[in-house]
Amino acid sequence: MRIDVVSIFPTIFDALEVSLLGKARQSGLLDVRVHDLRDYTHDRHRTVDDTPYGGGAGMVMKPEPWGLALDDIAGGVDPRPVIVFPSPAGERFTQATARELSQAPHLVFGCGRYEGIDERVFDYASELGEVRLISLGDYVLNGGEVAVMAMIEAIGRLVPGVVGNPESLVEESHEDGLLEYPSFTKPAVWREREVPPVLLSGNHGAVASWRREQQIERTRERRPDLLAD
Ligand code: JCE
Repeated sequence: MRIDVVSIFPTIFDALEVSLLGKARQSGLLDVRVHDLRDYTHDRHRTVDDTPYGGGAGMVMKPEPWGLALDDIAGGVDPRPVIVFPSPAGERFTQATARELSQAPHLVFGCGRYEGIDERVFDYASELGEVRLISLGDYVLNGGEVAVMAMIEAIGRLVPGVVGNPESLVEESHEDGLLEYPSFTKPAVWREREVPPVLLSGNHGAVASWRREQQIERTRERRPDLLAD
């Protein structure tokens, strides 16, 4: 999978080199390239922002650098990329979104800052690829970078071969619409706290039913919204 990221803080993405995704990058499974939006400016100050028409607090990202960056990175490429802009006003990012996006051969992420990006950029981008405005959650970040890091991690680990054991992908939280069951490892007693005896019983059927009950109980307590439908 090819992933391009456009940001005014490209070094934030240096952290992708560590652990799981770093290995996937070395092996070529994930080809992630980060671009500095300021490289697409032409003025001495490498300006990417300006005051909003109609007034209001803060600054807005100018469309011109975005147009040049998108032409360079997403223009005329085959297949057409999916172009993702994180936004608090976007559709919610879920495990289903991660699954969908993990099927795309080429993703382009545009990271906004300030109060956001000139709206015309999204319309222009839709001439180059499929545009998705996506929100990580119902809270406001200072920019798109942290949201894109989270999305790349969630999407990247679903690309075949990136995570060693494919079974660990289907068993975990949200793939079956329930929270995960609790996990324990040795020692069997730690600081007077015992591992649930059923897990030491060797009775695989009993273990499976206990884990399913735990999943349902925790989901009811912590995330009743997941059980509603
Ligand atoms: C962003 C900002 C709107 C004021 C670009 C925030 C996504 N789930 C999310 N929470 N926050 C974001 C996000 C994504 C991109 C940008 N801002 C800050 N946005 C109103 C300030 C700018």
